[in-house]
Amino acid sequence: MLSKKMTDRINLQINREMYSAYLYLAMSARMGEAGYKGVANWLMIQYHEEMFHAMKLYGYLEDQGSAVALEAIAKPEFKETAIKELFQRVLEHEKGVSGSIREIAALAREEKDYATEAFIQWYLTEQVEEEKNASEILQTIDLMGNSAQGLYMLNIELGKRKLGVPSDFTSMGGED
Ligand code: OFO
Repeated sequence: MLSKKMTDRINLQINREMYSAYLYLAMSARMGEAGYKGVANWLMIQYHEEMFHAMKLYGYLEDQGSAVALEAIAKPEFKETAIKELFQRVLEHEKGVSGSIREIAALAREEKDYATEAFIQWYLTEQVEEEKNASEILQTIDLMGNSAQGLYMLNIELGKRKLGVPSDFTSMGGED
């Protein structure tokens, strides 16, 4: 059983992960409209990843017998539509999420909540990957000198990204 403070904190993280999903879904729509189908694909996969992150937390609360409490998800706000600025925004967003995950790790340690401390390790590792993915795309853009031809190739490359997480959440959490 989790403390009330930890339960609230994990519920907050569910909201933040769902906000991330919502943000990337909105970005995907915008990029698709602009004709960058590959970038839109990458962002749509990212949307699914964020939903998986949220639902993994949801499942953890259920497994711990703690109440899931869903709050309103904020309207996704972004104004970046140029590819480089968009991925800079993605990287900044992910750095913020990494900080949020570290807060949970710190709380778990403070509360001697070893189960949550172990559980949250997956997210700490995942955030390294999330930041790395955005950084590598930015590095590629810089290497190409932000050229139109380079962005065209990058768009094709990002269009190849495939979903690597489950998108069916019916069996997550609440298991016997
Ligand atoms: Fe859930 O990792 Fe991105 O936000």
